[in-house]
Amino acid sequence: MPVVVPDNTVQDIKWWHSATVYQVYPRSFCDSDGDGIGDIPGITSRLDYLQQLGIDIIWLSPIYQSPMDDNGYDISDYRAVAPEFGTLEDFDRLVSEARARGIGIILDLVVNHTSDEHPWFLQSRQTADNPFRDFYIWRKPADDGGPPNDLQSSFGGPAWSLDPTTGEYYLHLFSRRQPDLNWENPKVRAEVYAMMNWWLDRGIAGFRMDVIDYIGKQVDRQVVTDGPHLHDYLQEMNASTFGGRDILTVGETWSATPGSALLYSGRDRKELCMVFQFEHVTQQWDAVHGKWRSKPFDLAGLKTVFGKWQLALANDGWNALFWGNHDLPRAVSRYGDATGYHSQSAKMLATVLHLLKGTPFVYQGEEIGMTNMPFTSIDQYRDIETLNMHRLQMEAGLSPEEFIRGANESGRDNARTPMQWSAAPHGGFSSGTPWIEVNPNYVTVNAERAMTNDASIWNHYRKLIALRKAHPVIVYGDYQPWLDQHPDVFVYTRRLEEVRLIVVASFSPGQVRLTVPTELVAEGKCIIWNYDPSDKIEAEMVLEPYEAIALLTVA
Ligand code: TEU
Repeated sequence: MPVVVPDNTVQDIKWWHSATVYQVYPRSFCDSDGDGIGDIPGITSRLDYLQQLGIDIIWLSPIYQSPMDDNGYDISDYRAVAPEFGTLEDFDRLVSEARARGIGIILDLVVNHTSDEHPWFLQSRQTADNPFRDFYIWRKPADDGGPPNDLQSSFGGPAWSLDPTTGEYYLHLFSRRQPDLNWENPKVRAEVYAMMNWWLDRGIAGFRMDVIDYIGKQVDRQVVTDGPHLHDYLQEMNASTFGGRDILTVGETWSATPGSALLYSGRDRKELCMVFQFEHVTQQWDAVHGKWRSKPFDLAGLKTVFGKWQLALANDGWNALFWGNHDLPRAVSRYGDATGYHSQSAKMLATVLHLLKGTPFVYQGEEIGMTNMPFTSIDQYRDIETLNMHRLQMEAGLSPEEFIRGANESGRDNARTPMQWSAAPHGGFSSGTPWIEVNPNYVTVNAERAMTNDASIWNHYRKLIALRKAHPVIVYGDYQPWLDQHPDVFVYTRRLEEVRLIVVASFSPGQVRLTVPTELVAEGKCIIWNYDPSDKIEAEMVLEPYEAIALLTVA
């Protein structure tokens, strides 16, 4: 069914336009058997919780067989479930139990690379003329015997490792245990598509595609993202797998620009439904040290990025909206105030994000305001990226205290501490010893407590998810920013025909006096608030710390 959007173009209605996705990191969600590692039966046991929250889709981070060098983003068998997570039967049961609750499951498709224990790689490394040699990317050493070129791994150090068996280097843009597949080889692509169809036939609702912007790489030219055949491969994948099925596909694309996002998600492109862009994340990073040193928070910059993406994908393509995931620090710690205004700032962040145009993604624990973890020693971290960085930065002379300060602000383990279910030992995550420590604030920040409090962050998320279903203006309304340069408030409107939604949110820990543009002074219905509801936007407002309010008006 088509809907007329404000500039009179027709936008097809898709079920995923009004859906909310919830990301589960299986290792840290719920442990059913006491081995300290979350598992699939654990996820199934929490489906009622997710149904109550109102989400439509669960994105599962990888559950496949893996030596777990990068917690499953290193797959050794694409058609088997990691034994620590359960069995294929457990997975099928999760899919059917989820479906019974109106929830679809999307899988993480990690096909830029495999594990070094994948049978393809074990074959590939044996001899230079092995039939699987071209499944990966091998090059002769440079004249000095060193790596063929300067490509670097995301986890630090060269992206090339020398394999003594054949005396050649193989490419790994992540750890040396994650060799990159050679997408130029049609046999690789055919294997990937067959595997995708095998999972689609099991009834999954889609894929999140890991570093999918890398698959068109041309290593000899040192081109990694946006390679010349990237979009050809995605169109081929679409035609060979999910093209005829009504599923959700979202690409992870750190390199995406509004222009490339339209190529990935444009309605006539036959590629993906949407991509994750990371400009609002990297906008807050230091120009030299990247995520390991953050800049002072810059709201005007953040608003510019969101506004740019809202406008660029207003009539074609689609935004994926998120504050956090398993690679990023906790949203309330990064963008809000996890100590002074924990509840208010977590609700404000949710309000601002969920009322934008796009599909919102909630990362597990975000809905109860889980915070960054106060690690005190390097022994507590588990993430390969953090541990590699530690080694490199110690060699470079950084002090251990400085390293821990940076890692506690930005490290990936912040997002990977166990889900806090209750005030029971280990937050109710496991009856055994968790693989990574639980954040000590589980005693007060936990799901059980949040669900019994009407004013909790959890109930705020539940309302926002339901509002998206109730009000087409949230799904399709035209976005307009206001007060762009204001350093403390984020103000925007959405409009669909005669209905207007006005969103006013403060990012300040102090009170803010605001002179409201006359066009926004209005009476209507307050649909979400985190202090007191008000059915008016007045010419002069005093916003409380991290206050957020949204008013629906009809012209
Ligand atoms: O992440 C891609 C990626 O580039 C991240 O490593 C990111 O750069 C980093 O976390 C930010 O510092 C995906 C997965 O989401 C991640 O968990 C995997 O480790 C990675 O791919 C390799 O599969």
